Amino acid sequence: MKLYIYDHCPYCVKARMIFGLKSVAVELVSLLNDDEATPIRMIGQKMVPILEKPDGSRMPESMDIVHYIDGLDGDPMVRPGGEPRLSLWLEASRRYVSALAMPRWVDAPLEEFATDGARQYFTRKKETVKGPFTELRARTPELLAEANAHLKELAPLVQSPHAVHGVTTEDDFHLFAALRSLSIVSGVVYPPKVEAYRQEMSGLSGVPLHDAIAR
Ligand SMILES: N[C@@H](CCC(=O)N[C@@H](CS)C(=O)NCC(=O)O)C(=O)O
Repeated sequence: MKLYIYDHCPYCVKARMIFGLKSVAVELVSLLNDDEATPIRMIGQKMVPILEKPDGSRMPESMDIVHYIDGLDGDPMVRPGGEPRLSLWLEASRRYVSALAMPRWVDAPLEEFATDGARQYFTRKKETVKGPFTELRARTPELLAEANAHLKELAPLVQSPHAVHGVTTEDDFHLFAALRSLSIVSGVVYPPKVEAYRQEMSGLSGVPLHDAIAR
């Protein structure tokens, strides 16, 4: 099977995770961020992740892909998520995660940003929603302080390094995707329980963190 992705994309992270967690082989294909034609040809819109099954059919939507791959062996492991305290934490994390990550992703050696055109496409598109990346960068001290304080509130919610609620739920996909987005940001301080979770989940899912290229 092939999974079409952008490396930075948190929805793609969710889809990638299940292949590692269930030891299912997958070929990752990174699209250039300004390649509109390929995803539109495959699913009718410019969006990833896209799963291409062995019969050539395509499936969009990260959590649909998670449940499809999880069910292939007849023994699904992913339980429903939506635990209220974690949902609130995730909702609040949206205040800073993409504002910190977006100007850094586009500057990092990621395959989807291999060309000037791809970097310009992403910058133009996201700046219309988030404001100029120069302004987001200038807000780094304030956003980092918010992130670091908020991560302290996450620590008591993490029950185990291998599953936020002790058993694998949809919440693990949402949480690890958010933490993986944050891993491109240098200066983030992870409380020990959160750091253990990040590392364990990265290993189990086979999705590398961006710590080594953080900026
Ligand atoms: N509901 C979709 C959302 C996927 C999504 O929004 N993907 C983003 C990348 S993170 C995308 O392809 N956006 C179009 C673009 O970047 O031009 C899912 O869960 O898979």
